[in-house]
Amino acid sequence: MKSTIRQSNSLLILFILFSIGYSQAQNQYVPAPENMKSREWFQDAKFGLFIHWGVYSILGDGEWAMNIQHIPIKAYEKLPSFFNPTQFDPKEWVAMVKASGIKYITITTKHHDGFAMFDSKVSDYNIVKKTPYGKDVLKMLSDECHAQGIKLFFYHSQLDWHHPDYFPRGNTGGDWTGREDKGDMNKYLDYMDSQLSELLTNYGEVAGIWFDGMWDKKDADWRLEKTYSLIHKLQPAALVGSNHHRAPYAGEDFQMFEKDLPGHNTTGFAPEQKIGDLPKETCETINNSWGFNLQDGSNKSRKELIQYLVKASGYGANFLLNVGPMPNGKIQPEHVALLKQMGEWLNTYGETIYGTRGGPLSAREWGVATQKGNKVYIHILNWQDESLLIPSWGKKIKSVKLFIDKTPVKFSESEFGITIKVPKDKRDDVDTVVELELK
Ligand code: FHN
Repeated sequence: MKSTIRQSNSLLILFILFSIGYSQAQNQYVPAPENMKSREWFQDAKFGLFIHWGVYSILGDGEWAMNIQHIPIKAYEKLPSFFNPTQFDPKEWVAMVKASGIKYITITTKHHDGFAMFDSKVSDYNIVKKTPYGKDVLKMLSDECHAQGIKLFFYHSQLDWHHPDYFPRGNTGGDWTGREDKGDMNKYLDYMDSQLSELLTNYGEVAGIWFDGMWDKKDADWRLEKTYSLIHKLQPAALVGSNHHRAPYAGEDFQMFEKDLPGHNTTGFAPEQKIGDLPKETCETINNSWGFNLQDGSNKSRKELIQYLVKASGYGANFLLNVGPMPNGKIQPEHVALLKQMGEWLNTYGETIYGTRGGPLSAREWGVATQKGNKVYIHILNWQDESLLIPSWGKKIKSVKLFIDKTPVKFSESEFGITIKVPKDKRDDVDTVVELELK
């Protein structure tokens, strides 16, 4: 009798151990070879355009207007009937992107307001069904991106101020929405997975899904494993990233930082954010708004934008620069002009950015370094003294030149590193790039 009990106990233990092992195996995400290839491509690409576009653009008050102005769902639902972006020209957008040296676009498919900017069959709350425009702007854009060789990522908000089943409510989208105090989060997540399936089935190759909103309900069960495996099953090459402001979760393929270079939490959004080993991206606004904001004239300068791109590259991160198109479908002309200027700079300096990796030195007060093959590009963004000491990282230097015209740069080597001197008239106020060739 005793031995039977002992036997069944050991079987139970074995079963438990087996189950634990099995569920851990489920959690172990092994990216597909095509996904690894996408990660390499992503790290080489360096520069993306973020687009926040939705019916909120009509209000000219950013993408959070619904929450900030406490517009109840019933009132907000009137907005789509005014949304008629007749001047939207995807050819023009993508051509502008290419001329700006941008390699990919990340566009909002659904923001926190819950309105789908694509032809969804699982909800009528979408651009085709509810607006006089009646066309699927994402389909138009994805066709054009594919035609012109620009990759397209889909931003998707997990947080939803409109869906009744987004319950319990999070920190935003409170009582003012007018929703009843009930709902089934699992039903909501099924709905979200259905919309994601549509996005990953009907729009050809999707470069990745850019999630946002988990921070609204930090401790909820977001069923990440289910959603991430669905994405990887439908498009194994698509990269998954989430703006949860924490260290990456299993199943994610890149890590993003919002309005901050990796590791700097100047915004205070991300006190818990740890830097993981995945490819990185940092996003920033061209002015101070994500969605179109009529009153936001605080555009960053050409110098600030170029230096942001350079710094991000030095940190080994892509730069995802945001614009918020107007309700007529146009991108603000002053933003187009700034992007064009970045493209012009990249025409000259692209070699020191695209395809590079950050380092070998970490970022300094004076600037950053990028590297590719046997070249190291020293980007001096802020000259502090007559000469500059670059700490040694153990490699021998063959030559030191000014990148722009390949003129030799005076240098001396010591046990402390290489000291370089660039005459004042050869320095560039935006970025003086010195090219080191290694032996
Ligand atoms: O709430 C959003 C915001 O509207 C915007 O989409 C940014 C982009 O990184 N992310 C969220 C805030 O973390």
